[in-house]
Amino acid sequence: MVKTKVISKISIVMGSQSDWKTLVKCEEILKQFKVHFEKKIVSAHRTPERLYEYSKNLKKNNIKVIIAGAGGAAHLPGMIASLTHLPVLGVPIETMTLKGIDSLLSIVQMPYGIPLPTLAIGENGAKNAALSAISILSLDNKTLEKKLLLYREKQTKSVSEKPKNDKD
Ligand code: RP5
Repeated sequence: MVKTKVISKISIVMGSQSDWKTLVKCEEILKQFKVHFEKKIVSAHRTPERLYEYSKNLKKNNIKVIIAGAGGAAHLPGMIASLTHLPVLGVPIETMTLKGIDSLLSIVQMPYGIPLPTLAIGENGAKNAALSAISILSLDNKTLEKKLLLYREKQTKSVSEKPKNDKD
Protein backbone atom coordinates (compact mmCIF):
# COMPACT_ATOMS: atom_id res chain seq x y z
CA MET A 1 0.00 0.00 0.00
CA VAL A 2 1.36 3.45 -0.94
CA LYS A 3 1.47 5.80 2.00
CA THR A 4 0.55 9.40 1.15
CA LYS A 5 2.37 12.10 3.10
CA VAL A 6 0.04 14.01 5.39
CA ILE A 7 0.65 17.75 5.16
CA SER A 8 0.14 19.59 8.44
CA LYS A 9 -1.58 22.92 8.02
CA ILE A 10 -2.39 26.07 9.91
CA SER A 11 -5.86 27.53 9.49
CA ILE A 12 -6.35 31.29 9.51
CA VAL A 13 -9.99 32.01 10.16
CA MET A 14 -11.72 35.36 10.52
CA GLY A 15 -15.17 36.68 11.27
CA SER A 16 -15.36 38.98 8.28
CA GLN A 17 -13.60 40.12 5.13
CA SER A 18 -12.88 43.34 7.05
CA ASP A 19 -10.56 41.36 9.38
CA TRP A 20 -8.29 40.34 6.51
CA LYS A 21 -6.28 43.57 6.47
CA THR A 22 -5.05 42.57 9.95
CA LEU A 23 -4.74 38.83 9.42
CA VAL A 24 -2.87 39.23 6.15
CA LYS A 25 0.09 39.87 8.46
CA CYS A 26 -0.15 36.20 9.52
CA GLU A 27 -0.13 35.15 5.91
CA GLU A 28 3.02 37.15 5.22
CA ILE A 29 4.90 35.38 8.00
CA LEU A 30 3.58 31.91 7.18
CA LYS A 31 4.65 32.40 3.56
CA GLN A 32 8.08 33.51 4.71
CA PHE A 33 8.44 30.22 6.62
CA LYS A 34 6.92 28.24 3.74
CA VAL A 35 4.31 26.71 6.02
CA HIS A 36 1.11 25.24 4.56
CA PHE A 37 -2.01 27.10 5.51
CA GLU A 38 -5.59 27.81 4.53
CA LYS A 39 -7.68 30.95 5.07
CA LYS A 40 -11.41 31.13 5.67
CA ILE A 41 -14.18 33.50 6.63
CA VAL A 42 -16.50 32.04 9.25
CA SER A 43 -18.77 34.31 11.23
CA ALA A 44 -19.97 33.08 14.62
CA HIS A 45 -23.06 35.25 14.31
CA ARG A 46 -23.79 35.45 10.59
CA THR A 47 -22.81 31.91 9.55
CA PRO A 48 -23.23 29.73 12.67
CA GLU A 49 -23.69 26.52 10.66
CA ARG A 50 -20.47 27.16 8.73
CA LEU A 51 -18.77 27.64 12.09
CA TYR A 52 -19.91 24.21 13.27
CA GLU A 53 -18.98 22.52 9.99
CA TYR A 54 -15.56 24.19 9.91
CA SER A 55 -14.70 23.35 13.53
CA LYS A 56 -15.82 19.73 13.32
CA ASN A 57 -13.71 19.05 10.20
CA LEU A 58 -10.43 20.62 11.37
CA LYS A 59 -8.75 17.37 12.37
CA LYS A 60 -9.90 15.58 9.22
CA ASN A 61 -8.42 18.45 7.17
CA ASN A 62 -4.99 18.02 8.83
CA ILE A 63 -5.15 21.34 10.62
CA LYS A 64 -2.76 21.43 13.58
CA VAL A 65 -3.21 25.01 14.82
CA ILE A 66 -5.97 27.55 14.28
CA ILE A 67 -5.41 31.31 14.23
CA ALA A 68 -8.80 32.90 14.78
CA GLY A 69 -9.32 36.65 14.50
CA ALA A 70 -12.49 38.57 15.20
CA GLY A 71 -13.59 42.00 16.31
CA GLY A 72 -16.27 43.53 18.52
CA ALA A 73 -18.43 40.86 20.14
CA ALA A 74 -15.72 38.46 19.06
CA HIS A 75 -17.20 35.04 19.78
CA LEU A 76 -15.55 33.20 16.89
CA PRO A 77 -12.25 32.12 18.53
CA GLY A 78 -13.98 30.96 21.72
CA MET A 79 -16.66 29.04 19.87
CA ILE A 80 -14.06 27.28 17.73
CA ALA A 81 -12.11 26.43 20.90
CA SER A 82 -15.30 24.95 22.34
CA LEU A 83 -15.75 22.70 19.30
CA THR A 84 -12.18 21.38 18.93
CA HIS A 85 -9.39 20.24 21.23
CA LEU A 86 -6.77 21.59 18.77
CA PRO A 87 -4.84 24.74 19.78
CA VAL A 88 -6.71 27.93 18.90
CA LEU A 89 -4.86 31.26 19.03
CA GLY A 90 -7.13 34.27 19.35
CA VAL A 91 -6.35 37.57 17.63
CA PRO A 92 -8.44 40.54 18.75
CA ILE A 93 -9.13 42.84 15.80
CA GLU A 94 -8.88 46.59 16.42
CA THR A 95 -12.30 48.24 16.22
CA MET A 96 -13.33 51.81 15.38
CA THR A 97 -15.49 52.39 18.42
CA LEU A 98 -13.56 50.72 21.26
CA LYS A 99 -10.10 50.31 19.72
CA GLY A 100 -10.26 46.53 20.05
CA ILE A 101 -10.68 46.44 23.83
CA ASP A 102 -14.09 44.90 23.13
CA SER A 103 -12.49 42.22 20.93
CA LEU A 104 -9.73 41.55 23.45
CA LEU A 105 -12.08 41.08 26.39
CA SER A 106 -14.48 38.93 24.35
CA ILE A 107 -11.64 36.60 23.39
CA VAL A 108 -9.45 36.50 26.48
CA GLN A 109 -11.99 35.90 29.25
CA MET A 110 -12.69 32.23 28.66
CA PRO A 111 -14.16 29.96 31.31
CA TYR A 112 -11.96 27.28 32.86
CA GLY A 113 -11.81 24.15 30.72
CA ILE A 114 -11.77 25.79 27.28
CA PRO A 115 -8.39 27.51 26.93
CA LEU A 116 -7.87 30.19 24.32
CA PRO A 117 -4.36 31.71 24.21
CA THR A 118 -4.92 35.31 23.19
CA LEU A 119 -2.51 37.62 21.41
CA ALA A 120 -2.21 41.41 21.32
CA ILE A 121 -4.81 43.59 19.60
CA GLY A 122 -4.24 44.14 15.89
CA GLU A 123 -1.28 43.56 13.60
CA ASN A 124 1.26 42.70 16.31
CA GLY A 125 -1.11 40.05 17.59
CA ALA A 126 -1.58 38.67 14.08
CA LYS A 127 2.18 38.46 13.51
CA ASN A 128 2.83 36.85 16.88
CA ALA A 129 -0.01 34.38 16.31
CA ALA A 130 1.76 33.23 13.15
CA LEU A 131 5.05 32.87 15.04
CA SER A 132 3.33 30.95 17.85
CA ALA A 133 1.68 28.62 15.36
CA ILE A 134 5.06 28.03 13.72
CA SER A 135 6.57 27.36 17.14
CA ILE A 136 3.89 24.72 17.83
CA LEU A 137 4.43 23.04 14.46
CA SER A 138 8.19 23.09 14.97
CA LEU A 139 7.85 20.77 17.98
CA ASP A 140 7.97 17.84 15.58
CA ASN A 141 9.50 19.51 12.52
CA LYS A 142 13.27 20.04 12.76
CA THR A 143 13.50 22.08 9.53
CA LEU A 144 10.91 24.51 10.79
CA GLU A 145 12.59 24.68 14.17
CA LYS A 146 15.87 25.67 12.48
CA LYS A 147 14.11 28.41 10.48
CA LEU A 148 12.49 29.76 13.63
CA LEU A 149 15.78 29.83 15.51
CA LEU A 150 17.44 31.61 12.59
CA TYR A 151 14.61 34.15 12.42
CA ARG A 152 15.05 34.93 16.10
CA GLU A 153 18.81 35.13 15.83
CA LYS A 154 18.53 37.63 12.96
CA GLN A 155 16.07 39.67 14.99
CA THR A 156 18.42 39.76 17.97
CA LYS A 157 21.34 40.83 15.77
CA SER A 158 19.26 43.62 14.22
CA VAL A 159 18.90 45.45 17.55
CA SER A 160 21.73 47.93 17.98
CA GLU A 161 23.12 48.66 21.41
CA LYS A 162 22.94 52.43 21.07
CA PRO A 163 20.15 54.61 19.70
CA LYS A 164 20.91 56.60 16.55
CA ASN A 165 19.95 60.17 15.80
CA ASP A 166 17.86 60.78 12.67
CA LYS A 167 20.84 62.40 10.91
CA ASP A 168 23.31 59.51 11.63
C1 RP5 B 1 -16.95 40.54 13.63
O1 RP5 B 1 -17.55 41.77 13.41
C2 RP5 B 1 -15.86 40.44 12.62
O2 RP5 B 1 -14.83 39.65 13.12
C3 RP5 B 1 -15.44 41.85 12.37
O3 RP5 B 1 -14.25 42.20 13.05
C4 RP5 B 1 -16.59 42.66 12.92
C5 RP5 B 1 -17.19 43.59 11.90
O4 RP5 B 1 -17.59 42.85 10.77
P1 RP5 B 1 -18.11 43.57 9.46
O5 RP5 B 1 -19.33 44.34 9.83
O6 RP5 B 1 -16.99 44.46 8.96
O7 RP5 B 1 -18.41 42.46 8.47
O8 RP5 B 1 -17.84 39.48 13.49
